[in-house]
Amino acid sequence: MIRNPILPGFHPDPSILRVGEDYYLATSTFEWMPGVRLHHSRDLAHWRPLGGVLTEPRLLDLTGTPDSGGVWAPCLSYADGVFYVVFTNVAGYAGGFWDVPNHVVTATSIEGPWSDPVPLHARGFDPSLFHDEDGRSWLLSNDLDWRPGHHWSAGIIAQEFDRDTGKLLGEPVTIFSGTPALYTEGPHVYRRDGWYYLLTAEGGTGWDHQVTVARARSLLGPYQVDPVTPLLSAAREPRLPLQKAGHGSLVQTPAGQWYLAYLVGRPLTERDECVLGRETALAPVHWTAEGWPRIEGARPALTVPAPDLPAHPWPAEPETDDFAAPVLGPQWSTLRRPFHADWASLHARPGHLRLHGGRSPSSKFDTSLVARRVTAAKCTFTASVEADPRSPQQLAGITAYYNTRNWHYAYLTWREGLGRCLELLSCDRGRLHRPAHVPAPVPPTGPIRLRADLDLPDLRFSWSADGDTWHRLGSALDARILSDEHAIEASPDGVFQIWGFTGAFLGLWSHDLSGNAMPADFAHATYTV
Ligand code: 6LW
Repeated sequence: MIRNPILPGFHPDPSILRVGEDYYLATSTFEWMPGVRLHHSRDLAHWRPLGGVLTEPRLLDLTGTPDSGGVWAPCLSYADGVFYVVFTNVAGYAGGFWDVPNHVVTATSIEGPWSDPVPLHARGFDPSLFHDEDGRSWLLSNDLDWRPGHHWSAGIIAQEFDRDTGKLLGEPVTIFSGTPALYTEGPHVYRRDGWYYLLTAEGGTGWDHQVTVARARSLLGPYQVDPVTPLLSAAREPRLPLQKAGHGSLVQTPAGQWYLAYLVGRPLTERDECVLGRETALAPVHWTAEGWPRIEGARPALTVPAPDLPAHPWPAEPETDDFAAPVLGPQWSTLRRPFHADWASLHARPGHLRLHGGRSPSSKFDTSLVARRVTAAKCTFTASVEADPRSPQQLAGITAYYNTRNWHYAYLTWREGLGRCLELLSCDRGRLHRPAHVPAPVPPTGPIRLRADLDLPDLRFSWSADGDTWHRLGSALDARILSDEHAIEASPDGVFQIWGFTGAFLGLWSHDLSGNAMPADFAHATYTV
């Protein structure tokens, strides 16, 4: 069986690809580096992280990127021995306008090295490449209309892409204007039995999300919508544990079994908030005699049959990272800047991750945060931190983080009359507040262990100087603020200003607002579910 979600925690907009016996999944990463997360499987049931594609400033610059901007909906494809990743780096989406430049990078191995990014158009997001049997390739994306009074989502466009030069040819053509479900995006094209099948995401990436199928005899259309639509959705079925089902892509096993990778959200609080963000699930697909794809019940399911492939499990990820490896493990992401000796090091002190204090928690520039996705409603994160703060401007500790406006933070700092101490701070939709607690005096030197216990809807921090005796730091905090739903902010006229497209993280955070880049050494970062 395959257990959904196959990629728990923040892994939206899956693009699935098979090359030989290997299956790859690319998912969106937004303001987090590496950009474009990759997973690998041999049997579709067991997946291991490969890390990411966009690992360096040469490939991706997220400096100043808005919350939930950055890398949207990458598409992974393969032709003539070359892997292609197309992605949008969303620089702006607030107030009705869109700045959505698309790029393509290529490599002959999935592990890279990746070419310099080649710019494509910036007309719309959710780009994908389709490589046709005649050797021609096409770039698809949605189309955007900023004009007041027009629906911003203006259908799916296609434009020829020259694989040799990396350039777009001719003009984009609208090939599909969508169904009444609206918000037509996330296009992927597949060929089968002489038909071109166009999969799109419709309904918006929330509760009304769906996968729509249309087909045509020619790539540019006209497309006919499947008479039984949608292919998949959880809309109008609020009791299903997997919600928001949509944004799918297809893969076929060598024996001809088809699967759809798609995104889901699990509402895990009484108020139906998705703290784990949007996750990736799989569904088997069969075809009708008339040549339309079908999914059992047209709904997302927690368990589905695996394909007839030999089971290929991977070693479990160790719970503790002792930071002995020369590079950061694939479970970690960094915020808006790549892991780099400018601010982070695994070599400065063996067995430690050194983070030099970055800019403030609300900054979108030069922040020092190394974090991992929350993958379960109940989990624990511990780490030891050693730092010598000399002023209230120097902080280092652990965070439960959604975006610059929603987080909880337990950290070592310095206070007048107390010296080195531990404090708590929260930010809820941009408003800072200090949860009721007594700042805890701690020994003036040496490592301090910090622990975050998530048990939705609660988050509790505690600390220990010796690793045996634990002290609570404040009382339960509201972890529901770390959800997609809470992160979304719109102006009174209903125009979205901030999206909530990511998911909750647990991480190691360090600040030096004095600009002196205080070093903080983290060790034994442990995540258990
Ligand atoms: C994704 C697009 C969408 O690119 O959400 O609302 C974006 N639409 O399909 C972020 O996941």
